[in-house]
Amino acid sequence: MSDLDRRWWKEAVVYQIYPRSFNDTTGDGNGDLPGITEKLDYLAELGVDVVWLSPVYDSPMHDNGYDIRDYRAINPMFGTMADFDEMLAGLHDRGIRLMMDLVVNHTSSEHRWFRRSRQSRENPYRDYYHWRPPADDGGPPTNWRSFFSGSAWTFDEATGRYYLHLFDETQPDLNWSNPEVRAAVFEMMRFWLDKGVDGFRMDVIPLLSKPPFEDLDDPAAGSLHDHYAHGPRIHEYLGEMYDRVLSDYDVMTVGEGYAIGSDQVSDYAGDDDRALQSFFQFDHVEIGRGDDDRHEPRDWSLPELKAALTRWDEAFGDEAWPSVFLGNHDLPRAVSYFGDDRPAYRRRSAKLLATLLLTLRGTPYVYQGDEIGMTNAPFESLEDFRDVETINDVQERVAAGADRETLLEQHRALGRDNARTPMQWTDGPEAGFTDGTPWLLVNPNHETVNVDDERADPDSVLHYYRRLITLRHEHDVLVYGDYELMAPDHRSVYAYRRVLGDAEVLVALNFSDTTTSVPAPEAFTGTAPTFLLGTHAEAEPTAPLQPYEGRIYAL
Ligand code: TEU
Repeated sequence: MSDLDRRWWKEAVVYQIYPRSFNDTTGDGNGDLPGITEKLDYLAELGVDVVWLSPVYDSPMHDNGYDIRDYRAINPMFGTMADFDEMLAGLHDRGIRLMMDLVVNHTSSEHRWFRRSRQSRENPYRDYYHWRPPADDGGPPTNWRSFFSGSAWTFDEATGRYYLHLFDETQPDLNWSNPEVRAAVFEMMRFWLDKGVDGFRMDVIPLLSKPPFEDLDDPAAGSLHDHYAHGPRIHEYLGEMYDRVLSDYDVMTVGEGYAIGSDQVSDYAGDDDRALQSFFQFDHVEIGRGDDDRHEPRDWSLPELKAALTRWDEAFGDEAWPSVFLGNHDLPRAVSYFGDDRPAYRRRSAKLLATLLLTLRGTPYVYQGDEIGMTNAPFESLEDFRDVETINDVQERVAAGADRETLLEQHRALGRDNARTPMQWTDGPEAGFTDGTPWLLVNPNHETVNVDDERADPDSVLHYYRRLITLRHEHDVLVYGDYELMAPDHRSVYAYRRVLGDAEVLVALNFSDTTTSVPAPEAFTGTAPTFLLGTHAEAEPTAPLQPYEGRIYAL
């Protein structure tokens, strides 16, 4: 196996931290950087190699830091630059690398670039953003809709022009066709890399180059990402980012790849000489959402999940490296969405999902709290939500006559705040997250779902994650092996092989609450399989799978 084309970022297991919800040391109800530093031994124990830290830059927090006011300063809510440096050193001392979130499609409307830009049409910063005159009827220049409801254009009285914001109106889009914007972003990236950060997760990267500002046939149809992504200069910009910045550093990069089609992999990513080594694709996490209304839950089947993940494994092929995840800060909790969060099944289905995540091909991303099986939260009313996406959607649809109960049900199932409720450390007040009042409700199930209890119980989800991470580190086949799906149409079992030279691993996962026989038992004929790990006790390869049981064998 010496001829393997090894890369540290292929072998890494990444842990995503959403800082506002991780650990509060000041009692203001918001997580902070010293709170992360306090938990570094927890991360080291879990065995992760890299942390992806969601934005901690100075921000008015309309979108929890994805609206940046100053790219080179730390949000006082999270601490100081000294706190950041201490956290980074603490991570590095433990052999853990740090990926920062790079949010450069837009800034906050409070960024000094935008404050200047809106002052006058002649201001030197005017072209840092997209300004357009009103349409003939005085309305917005195009019928483009924002991802966060309403028009993507907001009128600015001062200069009588509209500015573009594909997200909230407090998030104006940067004009990447202006070379000064690119130079400023590239310099800022160097600032963080020179501090020693080890990579970037790049927010909504296919949106940087805009398509022509023309009306869409039907802005409500399909995904907005499909309407706006892949502007004509996107690959030029990414190439420049590599040449002018990334080529000088040994870093890990992953793009948020909404709208990247499976036929576009090599356009966007590759092992070497590329801005992006990899990107996240979202087909598998979209399967439970309506085609036209993505806030509406939709029934999905296991063969659809397998098909989505398998299609993407093939699409990445040898062109670029996959990145795999089942949850992040924008999605409902994995165990509630893909698993079964009823008390009888929560733990085992959380372990089942962990088994999938850590045995697929591609760098796995564990979202904070998933390692203890955190679930969606029982939001009681629309007023409980804090997320700008939910708030804007509710506002727009209530005004259009929507039923509040239906909206509550939808956002309870799919809303982003599900992933953002505070990390559950203890069964005590506010789950040990804060001594104050948390910015978003703490899930009442912290009485049974918390790090303390998980640590004390050798059979917990947490310890299972630890064992899986260790297993992945020990077996090259789990990192570099080919992925071969078995029994694609089986309704309740997801089974596949990983193959690397003579090494072969078989994974069988029962995604149902009934006992099911193992498909393709002939896979074991003539072999003496070794049980490597499973959600339940060791069992013979052909033994039926218990509800939500998953097993891994070496063949
Ligand atoms: O998300 C990209 C994005 O398009 C989201 O609107 C996503 O479609 C939605 O959240 C799913 O419900 C990125 C960040 O991950 C997100 O947190 C930011 O709000 C957004 O960009 C704007 O920066």
